[in-house]
Amino acid sequence: MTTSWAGRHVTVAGLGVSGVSAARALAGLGASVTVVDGGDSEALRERAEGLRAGGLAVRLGDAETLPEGTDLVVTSPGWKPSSPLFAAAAAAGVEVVGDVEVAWRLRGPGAAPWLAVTGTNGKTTTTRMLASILRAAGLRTAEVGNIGTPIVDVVLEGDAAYDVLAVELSSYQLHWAPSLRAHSAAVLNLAPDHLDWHGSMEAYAADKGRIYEGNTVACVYNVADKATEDLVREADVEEGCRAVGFTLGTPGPSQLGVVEGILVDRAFVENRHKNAQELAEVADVDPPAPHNIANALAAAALARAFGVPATAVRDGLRAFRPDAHRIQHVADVAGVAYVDDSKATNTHAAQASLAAYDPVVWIAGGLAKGAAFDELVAGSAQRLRGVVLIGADRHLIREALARHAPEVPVVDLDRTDTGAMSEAVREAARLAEPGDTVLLAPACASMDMFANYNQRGDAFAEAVRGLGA
Ligand code: UMA
Repeated sequence: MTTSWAGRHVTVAGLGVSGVSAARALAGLGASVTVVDGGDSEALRERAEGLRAGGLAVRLGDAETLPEGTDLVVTSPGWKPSSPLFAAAAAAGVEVVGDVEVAWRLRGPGAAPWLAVTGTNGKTTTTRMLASILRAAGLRTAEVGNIGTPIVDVVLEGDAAYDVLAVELSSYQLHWAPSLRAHSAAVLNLAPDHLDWHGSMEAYAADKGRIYEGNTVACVYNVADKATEDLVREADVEEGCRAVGFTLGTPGPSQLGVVEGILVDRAFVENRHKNAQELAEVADVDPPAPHNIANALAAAALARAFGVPATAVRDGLRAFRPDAHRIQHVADVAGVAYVDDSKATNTHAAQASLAAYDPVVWIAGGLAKGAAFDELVAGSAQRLRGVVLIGADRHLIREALARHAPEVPVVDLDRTDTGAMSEAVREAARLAEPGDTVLLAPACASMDMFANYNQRGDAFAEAVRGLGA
């Protein structure tokens, strides 16, 4: 889709990573851009000065009023649909889209296709695995989107710069990207998250499902998570586009799965009713934990949909190294293992990591984002040696513990300064016995106490090092 930007009056909502990227891009294309942000911190003021020097207008401290003359609003993903700015836009008949939609509209006719990944958990890992596989096949690619690199920046490099893009999309970004049409896409899993933003589980699922709209080759779903298959069924795709499942079990036709320690493709092979193609060994996946094998299979499915040979799947998986803060073993101190899964920002992710340790001292809490903790706590109660609670919404976890695990000792830390992590780790060490694991798997977002989950994980690791000293 081509749009002429010259002379348009665009309001960009948010002076964060995606807002700055969209604002610069559209100003560069001739639009008259005003960036608005509800914040007014020193860091934002500095960033605003940088944009103003480039001729853009910036308004801080007011996220509600629509600048005069606006004919399009480009929002950052974090802004809730219920934000007053969007009500003002609707009242004025002004369209609101996200930065991913802008990127899609900026593509030329020969632009690189997008292989897109979403899901409640595993998105970033799967997107990085996918990019690693694509590179192993000799393709020019980049991992972009929710992963941290705004997709607009990469699209602006021109149609010829890449062969294919590995795109991580959040439910927020999908909500604001109505005309996006991926070559192939995967929804890895679906569990309650971000309900405060979307309003309901149905709305969250519907936004995730948008990733399949208009797919041309494959809609990749998780056989073990029926909700993802339902989303494929509901999607309106191009003729000939196939539903391809991934499973940790033996794959049926049109599926990828695992047979005797081997990752196997029965979707992208000649005569899939008879044949199977060996892709890699389970041991080629780092770490070879079940949820991560599922990520690898989803990445492999998208790469195979793009025509990548089996050997590149194996080489790409072997070359892949996981990020920090994802079930990362930090140290052993006095016979107790300390594990950082700061990336577990929702209950679904925390459940997966708690399931891997027994007995476990669990450090949890932060911003709950509208989640309920009963299922998580009830399912993990048997394994808990003790719990240390931190963060703004810790009372929700404490109440669930009182209901489902009243015997488990709980330390409730009534402080939200960043130094609280040192105290949390000391308390956890006091509860733990040799052979136990102390696990940071907060089941919550970090922004009440930290800049992001990386900083939270770093604080945990530093506190653990402090124990040893
Ligand atoms: N702001 C307001 N009013 C609001 C909301 C935000 O003024 O109502 C302002 C804030 O003051 C801030 C700016 O908007 O200055 C921030 O915008 P943003 O929260 O959308 O963040 P960005 O910096 O633009 O980063 C976004 C994604 N953030 C979110 O979706 C919350 C990043 O994903 C993404 O990497 C980046 O774009 C590039 O695409 C982060 C994330 O946490 C990693 N994603 C969530 C997740 O993975 O769970 C979805």
